[in-house]
Amino acid sequence: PPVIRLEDYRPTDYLIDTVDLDFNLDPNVTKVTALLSLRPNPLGRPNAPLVLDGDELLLNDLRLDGTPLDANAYTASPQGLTLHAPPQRPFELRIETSVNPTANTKLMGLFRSNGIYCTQCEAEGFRRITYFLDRPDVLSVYTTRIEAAVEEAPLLLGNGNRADAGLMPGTGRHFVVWHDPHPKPAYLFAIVGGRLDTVSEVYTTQSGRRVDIAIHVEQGKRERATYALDALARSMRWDERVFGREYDLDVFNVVAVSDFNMGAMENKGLNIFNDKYVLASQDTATDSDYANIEAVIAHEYFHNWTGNRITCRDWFQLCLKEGLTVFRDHEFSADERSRPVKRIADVRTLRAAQFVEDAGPLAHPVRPNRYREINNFYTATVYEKGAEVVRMLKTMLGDDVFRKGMDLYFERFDGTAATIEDFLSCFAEASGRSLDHFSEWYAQAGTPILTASGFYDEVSRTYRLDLRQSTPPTPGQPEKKPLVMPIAMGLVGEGGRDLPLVTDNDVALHDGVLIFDEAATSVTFHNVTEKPVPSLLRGFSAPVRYDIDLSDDELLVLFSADSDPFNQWQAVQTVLIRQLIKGTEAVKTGRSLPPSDRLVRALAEFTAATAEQDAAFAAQVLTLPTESDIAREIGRDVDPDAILSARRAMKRQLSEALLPTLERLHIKLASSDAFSPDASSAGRRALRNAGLDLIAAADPERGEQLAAERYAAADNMTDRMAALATLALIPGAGREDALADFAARFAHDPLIMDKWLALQAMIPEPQTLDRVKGLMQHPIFTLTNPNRARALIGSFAMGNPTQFNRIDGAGFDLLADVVLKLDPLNPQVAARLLTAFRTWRMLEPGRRLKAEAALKRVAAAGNLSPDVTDIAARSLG
Ligand code: B3K
Ligand code: ZN
Repeated sequence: PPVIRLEDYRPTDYLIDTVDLDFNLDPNVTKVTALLSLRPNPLGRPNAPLVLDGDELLLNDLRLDGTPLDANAYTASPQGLTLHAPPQRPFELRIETSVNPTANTKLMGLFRSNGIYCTQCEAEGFRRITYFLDRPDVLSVYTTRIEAAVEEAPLLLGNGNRADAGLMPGTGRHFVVWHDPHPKPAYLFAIVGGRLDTVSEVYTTQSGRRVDIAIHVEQGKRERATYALDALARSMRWDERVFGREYDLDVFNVVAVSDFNMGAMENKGLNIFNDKYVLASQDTATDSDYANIEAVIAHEYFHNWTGNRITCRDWFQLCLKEGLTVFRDHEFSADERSRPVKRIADVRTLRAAQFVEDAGPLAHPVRPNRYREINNFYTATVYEKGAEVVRMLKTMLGDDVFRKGMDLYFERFDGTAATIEDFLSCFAEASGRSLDHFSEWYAQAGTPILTASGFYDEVSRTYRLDLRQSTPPTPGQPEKKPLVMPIAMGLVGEGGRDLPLVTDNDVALHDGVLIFDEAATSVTFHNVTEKPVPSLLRGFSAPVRYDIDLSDDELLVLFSADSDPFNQWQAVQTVLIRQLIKGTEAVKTGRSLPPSDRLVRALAEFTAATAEQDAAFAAQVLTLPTESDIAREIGRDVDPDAILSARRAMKRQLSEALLPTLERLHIKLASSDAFSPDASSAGRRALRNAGLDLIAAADPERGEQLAAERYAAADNMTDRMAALATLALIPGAGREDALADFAARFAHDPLIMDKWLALQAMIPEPQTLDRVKGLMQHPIFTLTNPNRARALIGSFAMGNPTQFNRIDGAGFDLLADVVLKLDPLNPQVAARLLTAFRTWRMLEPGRRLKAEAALKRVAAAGNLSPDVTDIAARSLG
């Protein structure tokens, strides 16, 4: 596939003002008639040919202003339609195509999921429905008529408001017409047709508009949709309160389907969801499922303003809608739940998904400047790092100026397809500051490393902080510039007291935020009456790796006393990681390193004294860094087996030391209250289950007994899954019995069976490879359903470091085989699975060679999709 470059952007030669679509839904031959009103774009080239995109289309009929076109006036293929000399005035094009929704295994364009017709058009799926200028800067007003058999599809949904509906007597068919008054790009187009169960309510906006909000799910699953409906109403209220943004149509529909390539899609007025992010009940969803549902419902709803009302000029600007919308959904969840715990969870995700990406062959800037396949750029960098960049803006400018900038953005760019420059210009104007240097965050890939050292001078009562930053090279970017980093900080004195921050006048420090924008600097603080412990990057104020010369003792002071809960957690994590890295080294020479006495004491004190007060936070503290966290910190010549041994040993030794406290906590947290999915109840479950996991590490027999009891007695999926996860780590009949019981209980529900598949795929034992191969033959498994593929294969490749990275290369081979098999069916999911190889260069040489061979085998295969070709080539690059 050719390379598309940001610098080559130019406006289209033609515009499409209105689109009238007519769908005649049929499982195998759906006829689509599109009436497009076009005109030359004043910003385009005069007399240019009209080049419409297509993908696997069949053209039945083509007319210009009502008249069939001469055969030599156009060229048509499944991949495009070109009018050689279109009129240089407004004209109408009528295009009739047919598509086969049942045969559509790519799940892009119009497809069927469990008999339900639905669409996915982002990024370039609309061209699989009709020929079109399929790019985000072409905004049109859509009217959509959908016709279908009443029996098959009693519910017919489209974008916008319902304009008409009726029966077609004698045919068994009916139709509905939808009109969307808001001009939009084709990627936001959607229709749905099928038999669905609905939950709905009337939502009244702050200005009094009554909106019918509804969630539609597969038949029989209505009870599992109420939580999502509640989350939707809360999201709508929050966006009014926090951003002043109101909804703008009479209806808002959410449809959940079971075959979906991604989490969900923000189509205007008609969000379509992977049912994993809608369906929840006490017996079927874990607390993290509830939290994810709330977050994804909010995310897609928030796109209505950040993405839909203001869209992207081109796909290079993807982070304009995605980073900003992730930031908004993070803030929403922080307000609805616990802000520090949400921040910790988000930073864990950022490090696990984005830092890894940034450190490997697939690294790219938040705003990439070239791509071959845009679907491969819906990444953690665009989404999560994109959100961090928006967060830094807010931290730097303060809440009020940030809100002013957002208001300006909404006011000025509403109804347009905008760029990152447009976005930043609003904050520059609102603050009166230049953001030119700051904008490098969008252009420069890689995770900066911030190094800090501090010097206290008792005599002058000054504290000097030396800061340095550098960013390692990434593909295509050997040289890196210093970036603008907001460093939220404090100097922590006796008892956790924040000492006043008095600096020289020219130091940019506001509300405890230091702006660091050079390669190196020194900041001197005056009137520092005692030797402080610096607490830097409070709340993780910049997405960087940092290395500070604090002793374990100093870090444990921050753990027990910092006023910033994020840094409390961070401090103890840093100590744990340090000891785990040393432990890994020790394992390689056949030794074992116990955790330091001080660490054990600090954790014991914390667990005994404070854990219960904020259970969700305590659960985060008591969850050790993962094997992947340790591997990332080690960074090269990684031996996953040594990491696993070191982590196991550390977990066992810590747990042994904490055992009496853990047992007491375990009893205290036992709850007899009725189940509620709220954050504080979830926090208590999380802590109790983290405790169970540790008890099992210290005393497997007791752990197995407790977990088996918990599994059998569980009245909710969180406890059931946590118990099963603990059992899964203890080989023997106990675990196999529990796994069999789970399969028998939930055999009828693939979404729940995904948990069972994923859990087994992540067991860190050599037998897991055969287990995974066996599960691929299980009746519940099918490669064509993205959730199944991700649960089994994705969890194995991304969530089982020792077994995916097996020294004999069999883990790599399994993934390569699956990717090659899946690619012809669903290239997007195949390419996504293949990104598991992004860490291959970090491995020790033996494993590295095996990984390279497997990747090369994929790259050398014939007939690969653009998606897989691109990932394979960049991974090897
Ligand atoms: N915008 C969609 C993602 C589309 C992915 C296309 N490959 C969901 C979201 O980010 O909200
Ligand atoms: Zn999004």
